[in-house]
Amino acid sequence: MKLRRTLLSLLAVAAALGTVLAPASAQTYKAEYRMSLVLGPPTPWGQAGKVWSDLVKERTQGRINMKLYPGVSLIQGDQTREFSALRQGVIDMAVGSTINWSPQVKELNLFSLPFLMPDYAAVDALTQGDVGKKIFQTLDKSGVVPLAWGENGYRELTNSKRVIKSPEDLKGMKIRVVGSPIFSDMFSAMGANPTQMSWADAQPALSSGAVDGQENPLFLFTILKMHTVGQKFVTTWGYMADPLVFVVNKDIWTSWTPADQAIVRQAAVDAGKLEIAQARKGLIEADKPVLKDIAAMGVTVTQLTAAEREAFVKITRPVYTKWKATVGADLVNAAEAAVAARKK
Ligand code: X2X
Repeated sequence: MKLRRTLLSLLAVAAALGTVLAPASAQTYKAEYRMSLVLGPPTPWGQAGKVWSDLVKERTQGRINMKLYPGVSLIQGDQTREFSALRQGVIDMAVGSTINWSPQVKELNLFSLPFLMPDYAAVDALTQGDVGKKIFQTLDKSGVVPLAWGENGYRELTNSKRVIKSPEDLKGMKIRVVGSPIFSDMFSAMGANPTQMSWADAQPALSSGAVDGQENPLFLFTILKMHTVGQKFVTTWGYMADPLVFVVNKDIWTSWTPADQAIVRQAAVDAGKLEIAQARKGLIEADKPVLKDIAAMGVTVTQLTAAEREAFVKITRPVYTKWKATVGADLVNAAEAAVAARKK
């Protein structure tokens, strides 16, 4: 009896000690974390979030569970509010496009400068080099923890009206653009009639014909079967590509042990690498299978010649110059030098 009582009190002491000695952070982990995304699986963007979440769950033995909220549903689809919501903790983590965060972080407009990045080597020269590091420092100062790069991709032009080969062809055309002011500037400069709206609003606007066209990476054309909403013409012009960034809210980040932080960071890097390859699949091969698939849907695909492209470069040059000052001339100069020095 006495022995049993002693054992029981020893157990009670051990239990109390266990509570005291357990790492404080373990108690502050949430059962589930909320990850924001605009595009969900099966897009490369959505896959980026899924692979990140799966790797983290597996490598932390379930200590960190990140649930995907595509369609920026945590902020009712209002994608240009995502960065503020991340900072405020409404969102715990995100895989987000530089376009959607650029209203809050002006340096991110770098990637939207028209025709700054002529090819994927140029994109890599920026994100994987010193310019990418500088952007990460800026994001860190802006209140989030940046971990890795991913890619939405080259945004090509689609429309329901006609073949577009020159700025004249674009004249007066109603084009849906993202709610980031540089896009309105670019499309106005090209003679189009840009309308800012979220991606959530863009899809019904395309279906109803409220807008004539839009610009997005071509995997989205195939996944959403955009020809079924009247998008019969595609022009590949490679005017800009938006990278994705994997980030975590600062308070959430500091609530994790250093070992778990390392796991989350490495998982983001791994997921980013995989995703970039997926986003480029079908577009980097010589015969560009994605373009063939789209043409097979009865869509007219126009690949601009160098001379045709040059007309768009020229007409958007004043926008480039104006926004170079907003982004910061030093950063843009560094980016231009990195692009010029890239290995092709
Ligand atoms: O809104 C868009 O066009 C999209 C899905 O590409 C972004 O979120 C930038």
